[in-house]
Amino acid sequence: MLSVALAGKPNAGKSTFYTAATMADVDVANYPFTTIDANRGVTHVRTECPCLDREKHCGHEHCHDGKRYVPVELLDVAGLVPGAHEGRGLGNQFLDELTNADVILHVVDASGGTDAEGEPVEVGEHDPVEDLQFIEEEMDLWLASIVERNWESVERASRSPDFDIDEQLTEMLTGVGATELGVARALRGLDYPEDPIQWTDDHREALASDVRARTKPIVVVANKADVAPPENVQHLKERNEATIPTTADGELALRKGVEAGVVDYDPGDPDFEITGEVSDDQRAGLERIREVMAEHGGTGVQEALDTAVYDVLEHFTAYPVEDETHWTDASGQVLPDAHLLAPGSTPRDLAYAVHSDIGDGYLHAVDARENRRIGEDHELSEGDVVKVVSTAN
Ligand SMILES: Nc1nc2c(ncn2[C@@H]2O[C@H](COP(=O)(O)OP(=O)(O)OP(=O)(O)O)[C@@H](O)[C@H]2O)c(=O)[nH]1
Ligand SMILES: [Mg+2]
Repeated sequence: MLSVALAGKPNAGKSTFYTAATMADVDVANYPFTTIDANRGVTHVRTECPCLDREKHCGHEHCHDGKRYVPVELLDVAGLVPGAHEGRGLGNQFLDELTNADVILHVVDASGGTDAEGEPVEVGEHDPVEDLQFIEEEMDLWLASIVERNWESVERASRSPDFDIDEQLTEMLTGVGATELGVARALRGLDYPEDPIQWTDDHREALASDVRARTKPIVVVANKADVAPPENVQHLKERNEATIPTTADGELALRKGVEAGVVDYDPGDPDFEITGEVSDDQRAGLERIREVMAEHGGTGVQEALDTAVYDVLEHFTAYPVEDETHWTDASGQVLPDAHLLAPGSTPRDLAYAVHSDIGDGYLHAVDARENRRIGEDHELSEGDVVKVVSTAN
């Protein structure tokens, strides 16, 4: 499953975002380092279900009137402080936790109500723009330290006659979560000696930060937008295009309202309805959330996840079916599964996403929208419904 990680300084709202997005019960409090052990759960990205093009909606448990929710993994780690790669704060084990993440949501306290270490201060006192850079720096330095730690083995390998530095570096870096393509592109753009003994720390750091930027892209979550001075959000947006203002707290309140049966809201909607009995205080709280949503087009929590997966990673959703006419599986469920695929994925990639046996036995595929066979090199795209024919099914 695709993996999204929440990172950021302590007290920015990572666990609140995580709770809202997964509805799992975790500790949230207004002091630094509330989270010590990482939380791992399932949330969803939102897209339009292909059933919108049919007479009847699919009735899938993750489809609400054509709003389709596709599972991704969400990771909530302890707060990071500058110097974490050297063990400051709760140390570098949390950088290790980010190894398997495909994309990072950097949760920033846009209100300026916490300092660089996450200690509460007056709202507006701290400039959140100052927090932007350090996460990237910590991740870069963390990766550089791994490269350095492994350098002896690269030097040892270089004594072998068939030594190839690119191969060695690819092996090392894919071992800590980088993709082969990301490493290859980074190496192409860098100038470095063939002999590992001639490498300096600068070479290693340049490699690490290039690989990190290519394989761990970052979306900025400008959280606590409900209390943030508007210019703070503006400044964050100017610094990073992929900045989404959020109120994680607001999203959490809405989801709790839905759970209690008093609010009608689907994650990612621009607005909500109060449908049950609420106290005057609750109503006032909900109306404040509505104002923030009106300003930003929603609470931002769903939008941040969608931006990370669909815009930054450029993934798309494809739907495997067994019956190409009814778009069902063997039990008759319409559009039973949704898979997130990387750009350029083909029907065989979808087959592998379903199951490695299906992929191994791949014979051909049928586009169920058009009801015709599609070639092996055909690049799938968002909303494709595909019947895979395999010796394994
Ligand atoms: N006003 C406002 N407060 C929020 C929002 N999101 C979180 N908070 C508050 O910020 C404080 C910290 O929230 P957490 O979710 O525990 O923060 P964290 O980033 O997980 O903190 P650590 O685990 O210590 O790293 C809590 O008091 C939350 O209620 C929001 O959108 N708006
Ligand atoms: Mg936390």
